[in-house]
Amino acid sequence: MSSIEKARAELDSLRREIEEHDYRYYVLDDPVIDDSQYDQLMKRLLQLEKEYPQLVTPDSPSQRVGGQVQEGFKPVRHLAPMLSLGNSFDEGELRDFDRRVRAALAGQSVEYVVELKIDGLAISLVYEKGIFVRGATRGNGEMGEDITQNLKTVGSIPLRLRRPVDRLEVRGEAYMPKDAFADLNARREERGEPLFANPRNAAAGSLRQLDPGITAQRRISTFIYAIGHVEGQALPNHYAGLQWLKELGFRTNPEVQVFDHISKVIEYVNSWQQRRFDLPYAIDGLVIKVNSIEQQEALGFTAKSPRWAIAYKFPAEKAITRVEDIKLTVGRTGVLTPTAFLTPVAVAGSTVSRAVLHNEDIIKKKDIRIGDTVVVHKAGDVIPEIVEVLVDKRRGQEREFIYPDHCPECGTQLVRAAGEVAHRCPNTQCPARNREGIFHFVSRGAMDIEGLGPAVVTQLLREGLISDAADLYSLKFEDLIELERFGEKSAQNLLNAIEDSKERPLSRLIFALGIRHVGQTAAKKLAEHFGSLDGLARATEEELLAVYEVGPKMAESIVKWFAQENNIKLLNKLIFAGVNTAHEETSKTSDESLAGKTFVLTGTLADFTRRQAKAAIEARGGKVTSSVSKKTDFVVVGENPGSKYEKAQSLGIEILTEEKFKKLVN
Ligand code: 0OX
Repeated sequence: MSSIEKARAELDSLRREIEEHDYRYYVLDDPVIDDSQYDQLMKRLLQLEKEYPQLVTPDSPSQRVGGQVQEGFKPVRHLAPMLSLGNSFDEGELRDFDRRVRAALAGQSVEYVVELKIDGLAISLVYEKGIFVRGATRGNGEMGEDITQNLKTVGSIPLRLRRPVDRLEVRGEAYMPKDAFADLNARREERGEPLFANPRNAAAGSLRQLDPGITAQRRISTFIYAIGHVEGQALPNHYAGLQWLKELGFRTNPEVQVFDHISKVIEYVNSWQQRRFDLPYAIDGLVIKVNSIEQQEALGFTAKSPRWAIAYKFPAEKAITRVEDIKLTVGRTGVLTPTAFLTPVAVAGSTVSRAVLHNEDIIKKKDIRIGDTVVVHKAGDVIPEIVEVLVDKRRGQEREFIYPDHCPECGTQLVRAAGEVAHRCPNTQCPARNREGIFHFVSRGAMDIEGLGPAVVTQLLREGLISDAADLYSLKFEDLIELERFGEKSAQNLLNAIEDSKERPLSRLIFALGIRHVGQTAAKKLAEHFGSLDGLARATEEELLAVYEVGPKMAESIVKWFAQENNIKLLNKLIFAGVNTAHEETSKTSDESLAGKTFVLTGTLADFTRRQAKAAIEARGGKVTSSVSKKTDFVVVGENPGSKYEKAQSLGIEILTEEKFKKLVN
């Protein structure tokens, strides 16, 4: 085999493997490898494609990473119009729909499929010979915008179908999960950027980025619910269509039910009124569709929407309450966030007692005063917000909130950068910023110290046991046992958790430092690129800019951070405490020690799973195949090997025990 043929074969198997992992992770929500193993496979793929650019295919998983910035979105005509749905708002309207359907079908019995109505952005995906070729927004229903490059970054959208189909157009909803929306807005707030009003706007904003690299960083998922056009596949009913879409590799919503009577539909619809708030994504109602395709065809369409389907919309959840107070909190980057403290009230599945007011402009624009009676809702079912002030209810005792000039915690004069909506406390030693910085340091995505939430951190600060994050590593059992709410067991558990955190990967430490603009993804890239904390600390702006993902704002912010004396002190304390500051290479892409070698694995290895062994070989340029032939260079033999072992012996192929294999890949 020539080297290009070998590369082609390896690329093929790598792509299939990555595709399978994408499917398991994004569609089935059941991954079988961890991030670093996945990264290794992806790195190998990117490396091979760099060596053989002529072998890059449009459906390669490498196409998900982002690629070139686009100039605009081309208009595209949908294969068939993307119609909208008629709405209904109560039981009566659902019964009217049922009557219309049955009248038009002259008394035939009717089955209804009921789906959740995902509150996202309608999309259309076109596949040719099983390959994803075009993705578009709904637009005006006739013409949408071509957002193919952005949709390719969405992991749950298959780039290649699990079964080939000649030509297929499917429709569905792209959405942002509630937690991703909350995280994204929290980060935007920190950076003084405008917030998205709800997950739907966040999803739409993310998919309408000219730089697909930005879309790739946003957490967007999909549910596919309709076949727009298909050739060569007869489906008896909508439900069977959904099953088929699932088999092709699309993510379909599991909460789908078939009913034979409208009363049961209504019962089911009502069962979601409160349950919907427990879902990890926002829905704004349910969709009721006639199941039989034949009946759908008989019913046809009005000018705007199908006669065989209807949306049931939930009433908007709003409540009336009173603003008891407005207070400011200072975040770790110094941004001030005003919060309204409300008389507790039930909205959208939980009791709301606070609403974030975001910034001074919003308070002024909505004219929110302390003592006001207000209408509250939850943006995207998640974030409590004041929708409007009931001005008529004012009695004259309401007080305007005066935005201070100075930090409420440390008294430093506040600054408001040109073009930013947020006020900031510029004092890097501000006790509030310090406290928030420690909250961040110990949090999940950062050093992940279990049992160390805001309450305990505040307690430790108050008792003078810590003054920065590094002091956590000098805490003693005797210190903790003295504290309220601590017993021997909890004290020891906390010390163990702190000790464990010393071994976190460098990327987490970098993220934990809370450098402005450095998120989790950037922290990973920085750890990989610079290899050590020291390397990062010494990096110049130019060197930082050479890292893909690092822009001028981030580069400047990193250099500034490492130029501050108190930060260097903190770093030295962390190093002294023994916190890991080196990047552990998970894959050495430059290691070609096994290039051109073919391996077969048989039996169970003690220290490697199959995948790990395969990844270790591939990371060094080797290849793994499933059957032994004369072309096999090594057979790695674990416990209880199969017939491959005998075959290898009979062909005189070199046998590697696990020990020998370890040496080879070490
Ligand atoms: C949704 C949703 C939207 C497609 C064919 C006729 C009605 N937002 O979740 N639309 C449809 O169906 C359209 N189903 C849905 N589940």
